[in-house]
Amino acid sequence: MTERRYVVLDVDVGIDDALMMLMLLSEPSVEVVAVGSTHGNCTAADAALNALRVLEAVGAGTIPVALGPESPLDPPHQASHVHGHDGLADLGLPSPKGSITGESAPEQLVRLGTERPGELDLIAVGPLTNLAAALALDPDALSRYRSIAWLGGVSLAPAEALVNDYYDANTLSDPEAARTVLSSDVPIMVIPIDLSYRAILSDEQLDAIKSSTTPQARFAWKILPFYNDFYEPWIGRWTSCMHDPIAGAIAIAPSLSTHAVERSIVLEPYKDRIHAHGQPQPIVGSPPKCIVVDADVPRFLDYFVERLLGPVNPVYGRE
Ligand SMILES: [Ca+2]
Repeated sequence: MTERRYVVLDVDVGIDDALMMLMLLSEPSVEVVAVGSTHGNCTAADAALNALRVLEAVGAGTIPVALGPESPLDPPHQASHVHGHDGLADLGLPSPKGSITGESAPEQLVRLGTERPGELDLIAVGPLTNLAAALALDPDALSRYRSIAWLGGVSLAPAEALVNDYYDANTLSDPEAARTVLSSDVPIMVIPIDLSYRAILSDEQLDAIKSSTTPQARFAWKILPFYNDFYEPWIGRWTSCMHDPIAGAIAIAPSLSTHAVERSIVLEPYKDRIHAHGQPQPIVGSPPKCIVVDADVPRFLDYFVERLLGPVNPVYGRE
């Protein structure tokens, strides 16, 4: 991962969002330029506070955080049982020192793309609300990004082929936004949940994080137990899936992808909910997206832990 990347994050922070941020903030080839918050795992307001908390925990509190709109759904799609009501395991973490910028997250997306066309990589690991809103403000807004990666969707229908009962939460939290973005001609690399559900930390990797004294590992170990408790019945041991981190890692290191396909992605009913499914045949009106259907998951997991145990990128001025 030596290619220099300037990254904009769109996050519903969220335990795995926080873990992805800690990983990326420790990657020497990546500079996080700005963060936009979105609803999903928690409210957009809490996600913004949590983003500030994560940044400040590693001395990166100068990175701007913009607030996105709240859920368009009434009631919102809830994930408090996965991430806690506040998004970060209900630990009662102190308020951040910094504050949000005042610009909205969709406005920030439009402005940054306009200021630095072709330079920025956008990593979106929440509902697509901000991206859809940016397209509404400016139909070319997302096309100015060098690349866009999104964690969400399921690689291929019929979803009944999946062994487990997945929730495509980033689609469920704002289906209309997902439909807007996925039916647009914006090139997007999709890291589907049937891949991210396979990114499971080993006992040894959990122990390595637990025993590390880096600021990233210490923050990670505050929030991981809540997430592990949620996933334990599903996985069968006390650990969790690194959804957002594997998406962020593939976004900055596409060589982690070992098999990608071009497929239209369409929202369709699945059991009692809706999923964004890749389609076996091209669908008129849904330009195909690049879907990563397989990746070097062991290499990703090693990389993730290595970053949590390594130094924070010195580009961020400690405050
Ligand atoms: Ca997320």
